[in-house]
Amino acid sequence: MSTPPPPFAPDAGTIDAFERDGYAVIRNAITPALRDRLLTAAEKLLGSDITQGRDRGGDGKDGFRGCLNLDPAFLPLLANPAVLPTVVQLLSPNIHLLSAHLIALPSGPPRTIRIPGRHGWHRDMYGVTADLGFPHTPRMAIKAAHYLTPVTPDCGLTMFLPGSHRLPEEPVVPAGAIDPPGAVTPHISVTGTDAVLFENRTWHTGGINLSGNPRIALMLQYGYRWLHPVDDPATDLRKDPALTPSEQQLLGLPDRHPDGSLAKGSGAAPIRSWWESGPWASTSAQMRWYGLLARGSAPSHSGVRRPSCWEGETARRSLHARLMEKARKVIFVLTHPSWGTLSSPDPVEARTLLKTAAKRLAPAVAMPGNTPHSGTIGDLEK
Ligand SMILES: O=C(O)CCC(=O)C(=O)O
Repeated sequence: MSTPPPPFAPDAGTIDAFERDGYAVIRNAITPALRDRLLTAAEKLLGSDITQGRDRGGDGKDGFRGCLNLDPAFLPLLANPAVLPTVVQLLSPNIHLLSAHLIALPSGPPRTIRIPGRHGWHRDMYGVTADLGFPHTPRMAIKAAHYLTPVTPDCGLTMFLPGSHRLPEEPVVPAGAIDPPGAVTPHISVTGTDAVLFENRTWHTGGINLSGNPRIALMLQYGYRWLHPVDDPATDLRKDPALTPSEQQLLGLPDRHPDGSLAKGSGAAPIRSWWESGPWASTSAQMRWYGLLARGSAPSHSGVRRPSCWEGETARRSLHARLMEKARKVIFVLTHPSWGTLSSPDPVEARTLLKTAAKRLAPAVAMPGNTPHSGTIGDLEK
């Protein structure tokens, strides 16, 4: 598949599977091209001597926390429209990024972990269950796991215990074994373009990698804004004017007015307004979504033009097709950096749709830290 996925509404089957099993697969969450770029960036980091955020674990694991801070190549995952709607539906819009974790699991038989007596099965946010107890530990965070190296049966994908997010106590791993009965490895595409979502309570562990090469995974963990991120603050990254409001929120927008005074909840306003008017809502709302994606096409990091918060021209064409399908007669052509020009066989319909879209755009355009496109609303209303 070379065309990146357009933003799509949470799939009911995925939500049901997640509620039932504590994990679910999102098919085609990234494109092969993006996966290649992520792998290149990941290998560069792992081959470096950078210590900031370095996370070396048992059995020769290597990795980084906060890898978004270390290479902008990882940014397209931050507000990935193929993943974020599902995460928001399962948590709420009041979220931010807790961690962007790169994990290189070396190949070879386990030595110090994933052995009987040290099986490695765990819940995330371990301190929570210790502090609150099993019955009082809620769902607080969701990880989106991407596998960047070849997906083969022996590459050591993450394993899960289905339904274990609801267990009243730790699952039993029989003596001499390393997995609890019922443990599974999800079936994901060999293209590595699927993402696996799982929550903090779901018991999981790294598989055993016997592929002969390191298995490189990237796990983005989203959690409620009242939880502290694991990563270092994305202080420099947050200054990037090309970030969309949703990306800004995920990187930690404070609840502040521009004058520094408290504005309760304002740090969650971008995703809240995005959620309330996403493509799963109405046609006019979809136009707003389209606009928000387009905003990411401003010049970006290191002077390199980042093609939208998603995948650039191809994505825009694909979104355009979706929009046309929804809006029927309306043709909305996006031309960076303006919001777009409109033509339609039915000018009245087009005008009405765009006026609605313009009204909905206004609050998002006014977001702190977001550079308004001057004349945007006027352009739309012409
Ligand atoms: O490397 C893996 O597959 C497992 C990672 C893991 O256990 C975690 O992110 O908590």
